[in-house]
Amino acid sequence: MEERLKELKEEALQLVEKAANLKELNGIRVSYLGKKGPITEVLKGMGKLSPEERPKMGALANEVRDTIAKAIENKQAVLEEEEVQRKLAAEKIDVTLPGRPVKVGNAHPLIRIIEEIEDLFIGMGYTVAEGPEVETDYYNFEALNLPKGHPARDMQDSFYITEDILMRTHTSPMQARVMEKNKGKGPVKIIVPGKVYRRDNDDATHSHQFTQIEGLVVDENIRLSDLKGTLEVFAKKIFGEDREIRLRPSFFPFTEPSVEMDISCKICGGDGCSVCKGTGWIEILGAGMVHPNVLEMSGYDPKKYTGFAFGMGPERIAMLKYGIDDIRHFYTNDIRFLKQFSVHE
Ligand code: 2U9
Repeated sequence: MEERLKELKEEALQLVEKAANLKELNGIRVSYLGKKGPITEVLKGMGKLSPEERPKMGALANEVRDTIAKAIENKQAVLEEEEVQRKLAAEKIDVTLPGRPVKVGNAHPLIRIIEEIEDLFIGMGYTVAEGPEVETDYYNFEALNLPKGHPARDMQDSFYITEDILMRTHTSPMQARVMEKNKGKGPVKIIVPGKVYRRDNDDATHSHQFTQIEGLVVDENIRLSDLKGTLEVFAKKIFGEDREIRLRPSFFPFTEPSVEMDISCKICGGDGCSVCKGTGWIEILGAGMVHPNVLEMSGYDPKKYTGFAFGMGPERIAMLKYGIDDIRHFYTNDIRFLKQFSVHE
């Protein structure tokens, strides 16, 4: 029995020494020190030994087991260290390598124009109000002095969802909502940017979805001269201090009187060219004094309050400002187009 134990010890120590990896080492541990291992087997035969020999053999068996366990433990430390070194060598990174540049996105040119216009009006004390793109017939038309049967309500011109619900055709319903919420009291000074929808065939100057920014000021003693001064500040800030403005009479159902604003053509300096179609003036936006019916429907007393409103298309503003010749460029997202408005490399 003594011989067998010594043999097992030598055998195990040699295997431990040769073990190439942790898996192999664990196999040796299980087969030599496990419950079904040879040492346990040898110990089972102790019953046949004399009482004097039994403690001797027991001590020897323990010594063999401890020696093997210790050898496994030492080998394990060696193998683990080797594994760490191997990993460090394989996963070595060169921290001095230059990094890969991260591509930084840009605000879309339309968003840039909208934010520029928003900032300008915020600087004049306006707040920005945004509203739903899916609107009721009442806010989109009725509250804006476009009663049933009005030609602008034609089914051909709008995207109707039900008989009473449609994609808003302008951002004006939000102004009506804000006035109504104020219950006829106090001033209103807002601009409303957002997407609008019209049933149009897309071409260089038409898009079935486009954007608008509209403004509304309601208070006591608001006059057409307030509107003119505001629009002049806007035109000069966006297109340049050297621009002149002019107002022409126009018609909108929600304003009376109504005007359209032109700016002097920068390209020809007023002499006439293809951009201004020979007139020396370029149409920029529509505006007017809020129609008394509109004030009244939203709860404001038209005898006490007056207001002005204006509306513009950011696409048109951006096209004129940057010389873009096709509205579809804003919506097809060709990276070569978008990159021209990049503020990064
Ligand atoms: C309320 C009262 C009045 C908003 C106005 C215009 C004139 C206008 C168009 C210009 C080109 C929109 O982008 S466009 O298609 N808009 O000419 N908009 S006055 O008047 C309002 C709005 C809301 C309660």
